Amino acid sequence: MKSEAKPDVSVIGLGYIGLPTAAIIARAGCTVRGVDVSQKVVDTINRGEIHIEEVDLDGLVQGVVSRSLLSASTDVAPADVFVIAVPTPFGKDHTPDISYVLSAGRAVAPVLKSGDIVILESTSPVGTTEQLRDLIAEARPDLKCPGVTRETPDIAIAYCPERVLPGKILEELTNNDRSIGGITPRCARKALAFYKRFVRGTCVTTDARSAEMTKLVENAYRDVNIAFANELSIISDRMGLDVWEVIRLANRHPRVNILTPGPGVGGHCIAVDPWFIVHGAPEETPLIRTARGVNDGKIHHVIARAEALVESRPDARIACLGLAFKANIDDFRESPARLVAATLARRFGTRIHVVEPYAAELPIEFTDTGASLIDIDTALEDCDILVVLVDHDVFKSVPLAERADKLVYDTRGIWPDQPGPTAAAGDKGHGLRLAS
Ligand code: SAJ
Repeated sequence: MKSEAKPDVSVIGLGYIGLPTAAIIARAGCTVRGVDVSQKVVDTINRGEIHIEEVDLDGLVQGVVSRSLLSASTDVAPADVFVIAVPTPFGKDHTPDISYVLSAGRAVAPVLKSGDIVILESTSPVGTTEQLRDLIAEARPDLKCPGVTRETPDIAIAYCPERVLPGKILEELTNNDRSIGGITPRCARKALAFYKRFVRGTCVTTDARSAEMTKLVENAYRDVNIAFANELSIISDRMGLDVWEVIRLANRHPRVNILTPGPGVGGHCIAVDPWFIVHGAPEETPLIRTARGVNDGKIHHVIARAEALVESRPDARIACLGLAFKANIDDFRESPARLVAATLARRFGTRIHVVEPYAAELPIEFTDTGASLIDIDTALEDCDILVVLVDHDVFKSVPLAERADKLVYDTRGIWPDQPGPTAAAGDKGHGLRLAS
């Protein structure tokens, strides 16, 4: 790659991270070829359209496709920089599955040439970038690979995790700091020069294994801290305390910042990545493992409490507010809210109504349960019990006057002004708020 010329870039995997990344690199003026196994995804992008929801992504993709800076294909072609952004799910017993990373490596290896850079962005267990290097070295014995040759390597290989928040991906891709871990320091410098073309945040270089661990640690840190908040909510429940009040007061201490309890941890990152650390050091991770258990257990705590509440009011109509895994997004995958609502729907059928402004219809598991999708106005008019599962802005803005006569189970703490002290499920009367 010539140092001044804009590199041709190939982004492998056009999902929630790969597509925005490809579009941002294209916006910086590089010609980008996005590669995906799905012909449907490829066709959608080549029409200048998108297959995922993300703020401002549609306009960006439309613009770079129309200027021929971004195109998509199912085949990998030669380029100067390859960015791999494919899924790394876990398999049985929470074992990390890096097979998509390895098949991306196998697809890239035949087209590599001297001077190329290969960057892995997928969240990966420690050592994956080295495995990728080994795979490339085996497939291309003609290329000198970093860390296995004493001479100057022909190619550079690095790990650079994304750390963007769904809903703010474009902003955070540009502005967040990045850790760039090279197989060797030279690899890190090559990757750094590439990221500086489109990242405004500070890019810090390190080795590949440290960068891999850093990504896992960031999400495990958040998981452990959410687990603390969720455990506090269950303790408060037991002691008849309002957990929101306790946290609000504790957080007035200058060095205390407790996160927010909820119906459990959803999404594809925070509930998954800690297992990659546990898998790598099973004996040394009691805290991280327990945090996972606490957060998964919170879902069942919420289900049990909601079920007891619904059972205690046989004539009540119930509205479950939200299905998404967090506020103001349309992503319902791995969502505790969805699991809670679906469990209630299966058990209580037509008494259960779901409000989800981001859904056009209820997910498949609600079929034949009798539950229905309604809007917030109908819920406020017709329902007696509101189970708040997601803190969407549209729910937060419901004024007290419209919900004062409801029995509210607020798992997100969005309505601190809801009247009444914490009440145990089964209490009589309206206008009560169950706090956790
Ligand atoms: N949650 C709580 N209480 C809180 C914060 C979050 O219950 O105080 C819940 C949310 O409702 C949601 C889940 O946790 O169900 C995860 O939400 P999130 O907003 O914490 O994180 P994600 O999964 O959307 O994105 C995370 C981010 N990681 C960190 O904040 C350390 C993001 O920066 C990463 O890029 C992303 O994972 C990823 O791709 O790894």
